[in-house]
Amino acid sequence: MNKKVQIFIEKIKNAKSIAISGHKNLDGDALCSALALMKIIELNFGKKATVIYDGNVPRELDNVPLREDAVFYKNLPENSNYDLYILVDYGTRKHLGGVEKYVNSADFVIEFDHHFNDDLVGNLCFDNEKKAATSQIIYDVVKSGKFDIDQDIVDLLTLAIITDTGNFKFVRNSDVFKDAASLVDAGADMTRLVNLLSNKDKKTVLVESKVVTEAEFLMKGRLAVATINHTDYKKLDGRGEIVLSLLAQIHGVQYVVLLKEQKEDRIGVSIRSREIPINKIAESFGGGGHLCAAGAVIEDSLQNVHDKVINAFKGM
Ligand SMILES: [Mn+2]
Repeated sequence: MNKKVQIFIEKIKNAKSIAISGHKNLDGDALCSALALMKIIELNFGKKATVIYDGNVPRELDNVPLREDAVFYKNLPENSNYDLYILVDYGTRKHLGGVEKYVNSADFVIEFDHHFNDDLVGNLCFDNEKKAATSQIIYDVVKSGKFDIDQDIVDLLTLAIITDTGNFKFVRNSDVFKDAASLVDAGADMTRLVNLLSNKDKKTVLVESKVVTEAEFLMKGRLAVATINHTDYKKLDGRGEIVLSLLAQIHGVQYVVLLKEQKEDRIGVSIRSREIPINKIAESFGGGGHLCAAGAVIEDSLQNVHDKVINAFKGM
């Protein structure tokens, strides 16, 4: 067994209270990796870890196993304190949100992540940017530690992969297929798990459709720009990923921009590209991300942000 896994086991055995969190505004990988780890600890060490989150959990994740065990940080009992804190899929310190004070007051922090981060929070780090989902890193530790797993754990590890790869579209290497194959052998039913995620509110789907219908097409149809005003933004649930992927399916569209008016003069910008890197554009607005999938939050009016972002595509 690898040395880091031995330390992981020691720390779990010696911990009096354990908490687990992903990034603020959880996605499938953050939530399912946290819940999977909670169940792994319960099953193998007989300890109940608390999964804590800040922000919104999308409705589509309502039916994932053990969802009801995740606690909004403001609903924790007063004076809650954890000597061992585990971060999964958290990104960077600034994405911790309201759980940061509990992380800071923990005696020891373990992290599992696949995001680029040059300021690691953990004392013991299981980080690997080559993994498509954080749950794969947890699965490696499960195998190395020869931990027992059950159906919930198998389902959660698989759901994290399904969501973070967008149903196996965003794949960094063949590892993710090997892990998925192994999880299917362990009992993951892909059809059931994908269906379990089809659980959005009708108002969300209607807003997503409207935003797609009203999208603008610029640069001879190579750039699609969709805009969500604040009224519609409140009906959106999650990040509007489907808007980006629908527009990206259109023949000739190379770049897709989604502008979300999160509140007055604060616009979330998501940018996608088929193959030409656009991360520099997101960075020029103080954001970042991957080469072909990046974003930023810009403090300005919707109209100004709209014009500035379109301008940034000049010459592309
Ligand atoms: Mn992830």
